[in-house]
Amino acid sequence: MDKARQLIQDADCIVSFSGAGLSAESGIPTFRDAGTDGFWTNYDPQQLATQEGFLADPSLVYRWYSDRRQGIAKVKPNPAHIALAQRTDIINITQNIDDLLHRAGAQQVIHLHGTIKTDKCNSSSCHYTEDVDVNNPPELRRCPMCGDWLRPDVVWFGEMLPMAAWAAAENAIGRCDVLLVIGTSAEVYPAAGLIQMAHSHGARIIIINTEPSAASGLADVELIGKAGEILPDLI
Ligand code: BJW
Repeated sequence: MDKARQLIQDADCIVSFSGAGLSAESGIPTFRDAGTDGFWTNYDPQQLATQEGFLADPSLVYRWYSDRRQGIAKVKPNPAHIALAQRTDIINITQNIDDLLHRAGAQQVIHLHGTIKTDKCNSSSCHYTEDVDVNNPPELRRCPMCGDWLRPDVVWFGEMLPMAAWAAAENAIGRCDVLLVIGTSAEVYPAAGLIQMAHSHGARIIIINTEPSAASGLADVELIGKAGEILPDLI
């Protein structure tokens, strides 16, 4: 902890890179745990979060997201979100599709895997999007512009990340001298590649996770524990 504090104190530019573990203490299941809860026990999130899964059963996948939307609407930011938000100089790159960093008051948030607050047309040639009331999510429905399905505005396996978000993330990584890697298994690419990118240009890497992850080998400091307990103390 002392070494991590010193690195943060000496840094001019700090960037956070977070995953599902950041929101776990708010009560949102991590991606790996997501299939262990109730109805969804029988489904593999890695299959639901694909274009193939959606086309095979659009109602099932849309219902999964509706349940998650309602789950996210019910919970609150935890001390880790609040600690990050209070450090207004930190640029937050997140893989999470929830809005808990925003609700904690964070101003600088880059969503690499999209947001659950919007639906978009499933046709790549149609650019229709629609805001969604997460408290009262709509039913699966058709795009009013082209008639294809509307779907959550998130990035599924095999899909490109939003170009503007990726460019902003690369820019932030290129400037940071400390990268806080929080609550991610670091197994999903290209997002996880940002950690190697930061390491390659000399940034110091501080990992906060309840267990070792695929990025452990890149860490200057690895703090094993809950983000909501470590981050308020650290930053
Ligand atoms: C705590 C805690 C507490 C718990 N405190 N810690 C290069 C190499 C190999 C493969 C690929 C590659 N490039 C692309 C790929 C394929 C694929 C991929 O990476 N597959 C891997 C599984 C191998 N990537 C893609 O398909 C990406 N697209 C792409 O590459 O496009 C280019 C292209 C397109 C077409 C053709 C060719 C190229 C897109 C990836 C999209 C990922 N989408 C999802 C779903 C988003 C929507 C939704 O949420 O439903 O994003 S998948 C899922 O994984 C979600 C997450 O954002 C993402 C990362 O997961 P995360 O956040 O790390 O969660 P967990 O559960 O894995 O880990 C939680 C961690 O928290 C754990 O470590 C716990 O210990 C910890 N924890 N409580 C601190 N309290």
